[in-house]
Amino acid sequence: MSPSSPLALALLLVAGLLGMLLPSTMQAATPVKLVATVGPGFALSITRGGKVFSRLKAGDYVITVRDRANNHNFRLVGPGVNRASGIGQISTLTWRLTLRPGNYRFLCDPHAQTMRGAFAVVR
Ligand SMILES: [Cu+2]
Repeated sequence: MSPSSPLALALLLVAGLLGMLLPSTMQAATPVKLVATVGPGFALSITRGGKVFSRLKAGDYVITVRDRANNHNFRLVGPGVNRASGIGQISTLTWRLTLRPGNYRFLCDPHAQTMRGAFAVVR
């Protein structure tokens, strides 16, 4: 089969179309941004677009953790996730996480009885 045969040209065309289509279908969705804040004082929150939430869709997230108090930290616990900022330091961290369906809770470790919250991740 020479490269100029109709079948070869058709195969080249199909290969070219697949090459154009595959990268777009394999691209991951852009991660959703969340902001977690602890301090000053006893404030503890996690927000999306500046608003608190009780439910999120499963997927990839980028969480900016703003730890604004050296007597608190921010911990997130849920399916496949258990991460925390440091106690005794003020810091801004970036966590890239995949949140799976289930219940997540966030808290400050030294004050877990009062500084805590929760949200659900759904499909
Ligand atoms: Cu605390």
